[in-house]
Amino acid sequence: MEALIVVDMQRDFMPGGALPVPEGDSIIPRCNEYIRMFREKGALIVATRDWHPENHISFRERGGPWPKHCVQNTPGAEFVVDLPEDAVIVSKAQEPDREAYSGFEGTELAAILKEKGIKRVYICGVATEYCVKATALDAVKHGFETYLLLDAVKGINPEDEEKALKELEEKGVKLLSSALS
Ligand code: VGL
Ligand code: ZN
Repeated sequence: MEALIVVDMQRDFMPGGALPVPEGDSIIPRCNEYIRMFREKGALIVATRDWHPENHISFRERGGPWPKHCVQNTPGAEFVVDLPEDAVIVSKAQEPDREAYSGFEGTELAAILKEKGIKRVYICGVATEYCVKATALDAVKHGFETYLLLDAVKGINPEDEEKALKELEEKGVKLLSSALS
């Protein structure tokens, strides 16, 4: 069994949002294609979302690195991709005093995947060097065969993105230029 994990494709990470990934919107059509393609193959579709409380520790008001973004139940936290009704939504970084970049951190994601007999995961979304990277590394740690869909990820900073891809490859993530069939 396979799963597609779509990482943080939310309004605040798109141009015009609170914490935009440059050209983040350019991968929306690709992500939607993958969602459709994997769904048709019978794969589990998982969408992670950054789901912060108003006073999250990562926000500048609290000395963190980021402008306020993806606050729970605000328009900025909404998904910008088309998800099937049976998609599994995984909310992360909900605790005020803890940052969590990985979709596995402080969530039920590993348990859900194992319970469904998933062995292989494909990952797309934003941002490559933050939440995508952390999610992919954790996927490997949890024993999943992990593929990154290079034509459906986007980073904030090109140099950091390049470094992240190298590290992912070294740690066992398989980089796929594309999986579109
Ligand atoms: C992310 C920065 C802050 C991400 C989330 O989804 O990559 N980046 N919060
Ligand atoms: Zn965040």
